[in-house]
Amino acid sequence: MNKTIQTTCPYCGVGCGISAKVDDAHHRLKISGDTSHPANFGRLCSKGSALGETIELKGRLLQPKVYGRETSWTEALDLVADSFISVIDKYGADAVAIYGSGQLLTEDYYVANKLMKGFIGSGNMDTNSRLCMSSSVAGHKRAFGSDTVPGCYEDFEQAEMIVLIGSNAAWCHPVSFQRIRAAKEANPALKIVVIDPRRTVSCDIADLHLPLASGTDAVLFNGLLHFLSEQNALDSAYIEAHTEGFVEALNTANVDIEQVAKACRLNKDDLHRFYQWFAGHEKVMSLYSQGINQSSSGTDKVNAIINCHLATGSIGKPGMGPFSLTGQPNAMGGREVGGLSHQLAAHMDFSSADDIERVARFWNTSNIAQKPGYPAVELFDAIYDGKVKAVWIMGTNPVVSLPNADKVKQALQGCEFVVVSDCIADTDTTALAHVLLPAQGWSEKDGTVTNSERRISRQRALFKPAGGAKPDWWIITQVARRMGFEQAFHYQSPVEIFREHAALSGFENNGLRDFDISAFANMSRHDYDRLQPTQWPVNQAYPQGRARLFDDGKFFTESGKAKFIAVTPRLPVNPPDQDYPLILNTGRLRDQWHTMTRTAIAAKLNQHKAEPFVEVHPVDAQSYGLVGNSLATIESHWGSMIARVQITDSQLPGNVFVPMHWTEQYASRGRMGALVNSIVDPISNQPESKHTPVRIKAYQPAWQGFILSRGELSMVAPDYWVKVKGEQVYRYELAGLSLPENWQEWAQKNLSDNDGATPQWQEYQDPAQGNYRAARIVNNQLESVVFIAAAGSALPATAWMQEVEQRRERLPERNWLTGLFAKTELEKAERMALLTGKPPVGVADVGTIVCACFNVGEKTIQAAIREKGLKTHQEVGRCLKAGTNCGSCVPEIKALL
Ligand SMILES: Nc1nc2c(c(=O)[nH]1)N[C@H]1C(S)=C(S)[C@@H](COP(=O)(O)OP(=O)(O)OC[C@H]3O[C@@H](n4cnc5c(=O)[nH]c(N)nc54)[C@H](O)[C@@H]3O)O[C@H]1N2
Ligand SMILES: Nc1nc2c(c(=O)[nH]1)N[C@H]1C(S)=C(S)[C@@H](COP(=O)(O)OP(=O)(O)OC[C@H]3O[C@@H](n4cnc5c(=O)[nH]c(N)nc54)[C@H](O)[C@@H]3O)O[C@H]1N2
Ligand code: SF4
Ligand SMILES: [Mo]
Repeated sequence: MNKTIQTTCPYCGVGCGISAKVDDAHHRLKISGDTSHPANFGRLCSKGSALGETIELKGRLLQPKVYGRETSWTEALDLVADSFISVIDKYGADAVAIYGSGQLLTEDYYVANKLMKGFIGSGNMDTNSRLCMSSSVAGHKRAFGSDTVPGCYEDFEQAEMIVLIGSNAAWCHPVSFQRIRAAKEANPALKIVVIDPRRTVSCDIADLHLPLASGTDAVLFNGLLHFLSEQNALDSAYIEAHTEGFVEALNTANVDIEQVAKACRLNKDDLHRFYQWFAGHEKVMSLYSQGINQSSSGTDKVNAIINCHLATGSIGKPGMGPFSLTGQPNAMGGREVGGLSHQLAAHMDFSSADDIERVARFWNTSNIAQKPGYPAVELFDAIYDGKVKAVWIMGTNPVVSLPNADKVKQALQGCEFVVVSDCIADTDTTALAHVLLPAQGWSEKDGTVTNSERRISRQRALFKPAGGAKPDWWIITQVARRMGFEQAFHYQSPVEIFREHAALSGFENNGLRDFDISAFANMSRHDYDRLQPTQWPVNQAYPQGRARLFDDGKFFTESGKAKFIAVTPRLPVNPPDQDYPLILNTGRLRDQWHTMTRTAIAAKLNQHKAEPFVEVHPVDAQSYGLVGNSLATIESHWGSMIARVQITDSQLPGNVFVPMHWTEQYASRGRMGALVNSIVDPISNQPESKHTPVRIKAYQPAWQGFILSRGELSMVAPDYWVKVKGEQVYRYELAGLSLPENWQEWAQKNLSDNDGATPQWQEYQDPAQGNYRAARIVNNQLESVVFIAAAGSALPATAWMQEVEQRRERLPERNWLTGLFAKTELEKAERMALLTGKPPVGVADVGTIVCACFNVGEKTIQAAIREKGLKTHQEVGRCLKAGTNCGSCVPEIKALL
């Protein structure tokens, strides 16, 4: 029976509504955008559209495991509860910790936090939001007295100017970005400015790009405040009536354009233009994300931006205001429940004795924590040092995503008791768990999430749970009950938790706290199931929710006035030096989500960027002897990785960029967290993930090549490998430092997946040219194929790299070869092609996939442009459909034009 269910996308903080046609019998989904959802009005990006491909059961964690052995829930839960109790008895409550995540639903998050802070009695519950939103949280608190995002998405259409600061929204918040693009198309006067050291695809719609020196944003915004004052562009009445601390902030921001241009290494005229535009428009929005937050002075940068909005009174009204873009689907919900270690619950925290007492009264507990716990980086240091002896990790992959990730790995290896709740069996973090708890994932779990604009939406179950997987809230409450807290955790369903969360938000609130959803406190299950996306606050004053806060000029500080913060800019803590002369910047790609546990299952999403890479400016490539498309080793003081070099002038000289996504599950040496310095902001404790000094050098393999295989292979690992799941095949990109004795033996060992069938082998060897090719054919069907480009053994070592590199360039394109796996019977010409490496006549080589939605390759687009004389991306769209769904490949299509 097919049914259609409305739910929410589990990826980014845009929080798009999804309409899912569910085919239960075949465990299949047809995904489309929910046209009634105000976050997306029916649009989805490539990741959201591909959700139907991520629900397969292969690779899922389906049964609890203790010490590697599958077991019952009863045994696993007993063990977790008993172990936590015994550690607490022996070492105290602060020797245990929970490390949660913005992947959790609000209900899951609420009970995890309540357990740790309310009943175990330790502040040691922190979350991956520490790596993500905590500088924004801290900046909001300082300025507004509350962690509030004042505006909403509707402001995009009303703005006169939108500034993207440290945000690559084109890839990271694609549906919002497309909305901004549409706003600009409707109103060409809308000015768009991008502030980012990299020229990202977000610059595609920008009138101005300011490629400032890494980490210098506070100088730029101090300079803006100074400029606004010099130009009499301040709103003095607003400053007087609604703010405090202006004079000190202005005096501290005493830098002129000349000085700013020098410090930020920007063109003075460009800078002047930006300042003039900001001063000349009333409706300005500043959208910022990790280029601001992930910094040792992230909180100050947030406040330097907010200062400029307070100074011009451009906040709380339509079309204007500072707007922190939330990362994860429920990072906002996590902040509501108090998931960060310095928070308590419902926007109350440990800084107020009244709050602590109030929450204790509400929870009816005598054991509430009295002080903040360890924030993420410190938490893993404490585990490393043996101060925290038992940790429960839920919905996050810290062995990849935390800075100094090799130390994090060691910390978990040395930890007495590690519990991991995840929906995927094999991750870099589950590999280190003593107890593995299978959580229901998206499409099974049920609850609420809150997006960037404070909008609460329902995530609904689409299927019955897979195997023995349970909802996170259930797992947590079961452990809580076993620890002796039956009464406080006696929930039967998520709605009961949601009601309690809503009641706490209104408890003794009286307008004192921004987060108030008390209108939901008595919600029936029926109403919860039908809950329409609603922006908080939702209370007596605003029963339908509220789009904008601070429209009345009232803030949540003691005086009711917003606070200017005097900001003295600080540079990143570790500057580049002689040994590590380059700045490593890290971030996201369009089609992958974080540590790839789900997106890499969707073949479609692996085509855009298949391998870990490093973007290098041409000048640096030359200085360090790097060849485009070759491999390089990147090293910091903390760790190293290998990535493929992409030479591009979108980087600033002296800066390199690597994507954050690859893990040990998909690449031998692609885990970038190992390199990142674990420096944190002293106020927000957010790590400086965008700035680590590194060096780079060519990686010189004796051979490179690839395997395509119908089945997943257990590889006799060469030195470098990357695994890419494709539509019909697994693709392995390979390189080795030394040549095997015998390629034939090597191929027999590596290409065999022991399926019992008798394979037919086809081989071609030309040692002088360094070529080896083999295909394994079973029943006339292609099972696997390998192409190797090796150094001729006669070559001196120094000539290897260049030689191997040139030969690698001649390896065939993977795409047409992949097509051969679809054939039920190989024809003669196709068998030939396997030996020659040239596509059979009539088979098109489409090149790298540009449009993931419609699977359109670079070469197809180039050919159409050439042959049909296409001039615009719209014409390409009409001809090939490319770029017409989510639109996130439009910048790449434009580049091809
Ligand atoms: N496709 C995809 N989308 C995602 C995610 C994903 O994994 N994949 N993750 C989601 C999450 S959790 C988050 S937090 C968001 C993050 O969304 P974004 O913050 O937009 O993404 P990032 O790529 O981490 O970083 C943004 C930009 O900051 C720039 N930057 C680096 N240093 C500086 C600096 O000193 N100043 C300025 N101004 N800019 C700098 C980088 O060059 C980069 O282009 O994305 C969300 N959306
Ligand atoms: N160098 C560098 N480091 C970074 C960043 C960066 O830009 N640069 N960005 C940082 C940011 S902003 C973020 S948000 C983090 C993200 O980093 P992580 O949180 O480590 O990344 P994810 O891959 O999202 O991890 C989520 C895990 O939860 C599992 N999961 C998914 N759904 C559920 C569920 O419902 N229940 C449970 N129990 N598990 C589930 C997934 O399989 C996966 O293993 O990385 C941070 N680290
Ligand atoms: S923009 Fe894409 S990833 Fe983000 S919520 Fe929407 S569909 Fe999901
Ligand atoms: Mo994030």
